[in-house]
Amino acid sequence: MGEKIRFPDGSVFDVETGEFEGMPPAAAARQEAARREAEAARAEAARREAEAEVRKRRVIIGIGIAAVTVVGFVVGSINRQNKEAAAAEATAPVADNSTQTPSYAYVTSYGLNVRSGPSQSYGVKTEIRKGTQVQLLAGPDTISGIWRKIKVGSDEGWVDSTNLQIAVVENNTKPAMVKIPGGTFTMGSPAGEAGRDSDEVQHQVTVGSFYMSKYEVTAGEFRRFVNDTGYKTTAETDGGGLVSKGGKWVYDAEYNWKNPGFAQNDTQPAVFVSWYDAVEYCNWRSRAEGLAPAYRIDKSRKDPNNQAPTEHEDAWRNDRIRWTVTRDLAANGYRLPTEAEWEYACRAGTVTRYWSGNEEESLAGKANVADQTGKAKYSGWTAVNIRDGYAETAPVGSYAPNPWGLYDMHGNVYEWCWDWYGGYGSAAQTDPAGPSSGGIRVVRGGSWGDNGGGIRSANRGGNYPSLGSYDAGIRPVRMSSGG
Ligand SMILES: [Ca+2]
Ligand SMILES: [Ca+2]
Ligand SMILES: [Ca+2]
Repeated sequence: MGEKIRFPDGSVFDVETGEFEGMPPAAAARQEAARREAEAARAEAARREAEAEVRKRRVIIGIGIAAVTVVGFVVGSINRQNKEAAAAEATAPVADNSTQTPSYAYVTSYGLNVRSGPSQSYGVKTEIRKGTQVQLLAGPDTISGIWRKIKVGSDEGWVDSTNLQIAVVENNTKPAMVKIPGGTFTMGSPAGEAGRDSDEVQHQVTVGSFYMSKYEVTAGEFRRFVNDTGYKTTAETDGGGLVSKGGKWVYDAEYNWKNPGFAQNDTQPAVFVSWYDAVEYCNWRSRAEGLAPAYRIDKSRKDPNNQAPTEHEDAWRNDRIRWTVTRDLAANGYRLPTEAEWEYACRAGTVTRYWSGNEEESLAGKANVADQTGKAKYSGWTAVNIRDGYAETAPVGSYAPNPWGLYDMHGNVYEWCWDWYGGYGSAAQTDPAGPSSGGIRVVRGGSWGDNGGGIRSANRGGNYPSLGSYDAGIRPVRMSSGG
């Protein structure tokens, strides 16, 4: 009743009427400014990408007759605080860790010969397929020049690397997970909280233990998924990313995760990912790490529980994709957090507006939000009176983590949750997963373009599942500790 959802882009959806209220001028101005910036940014990004490509192609290790090719590595979190530093970064030598022994790699070819190695007591039992992540422990051994000790999941063994091709993607390609102990907390916000919306009714929620990604999924991690599968995001198949043109919100084929309209490198969070892209990413990563995929994705059947329009006069309010996605609750693979899990993890035991306190200024050094850096670039912004150094996305983990070790829970990119958006009531619940149907999926945490109420721990946002925007991202969770 009278419930309104404030979207990360600033628009407001009235749950009762099912209608959107007008786009606030600040959001429209932000989009227009971002579009103007895009031209310059694109040229610069292309130039830097070309440079980076040269560095990435370096062959670093030969094992037997197989080549180990560096296809990319993290060059360290580049804490870029201003435009001057950005310019310097573009020309400065990039840290080269290709001479270090890589600790993780992905198998990129089939036909791996797995046998007992020099030590007959070893033997990799796990089936090694393309895309499997292996940890490189030792070797090649000095006698054969071929045998290499690897670890797959919890299994260690020596492998004949004659037919093995390994792509070393970075020194630690397995994105860190944090164990979140189960517990009971008060979900929602107290009546007096500044910027509160009426859909944040406080109630007791109990969630079980789970593991959550320490960081938002980076553009570099998302690229591995795309490179490995050939996956095309819905922004690439379904008309483009959402941008504002002439005061109207339209899909523009120019924009997607590869071209968000502003410069960003592989350490910054992937954006322009739709909810569908997010569940596909989760399933890919599960398979890559030998875990059971958490989602059954049926693209041939339109989801009858999806109530989003298909032919709204504003294209961005449509969802023509409507894949039927169901959860396999027994699977140990990666999935999106439920809205309750997300808020529980964000709060980390706190009861304040933000995990950092009640004042926006408490986010200084702890979050990338619509700050004075952004305001200097995008006139018309309402900005928090802090300076986080980034007008758009910041490299993940640039600021202090919350008490449970999670980075960027407030701001940077907002994060897709599993739940359909709906009122969650006032009764106590255990492991709620939202309504069984709906038109939009919940997003949480706000983004680099949000301030005040939009980035609070309790704030509930939502988007049509097919809609990827310049500040939509992913933070997977899973139930087990995995490999
Ligand atoms: Ca910022
Ligand atoms: Ca975030
Ligand atoms: Ca809200």
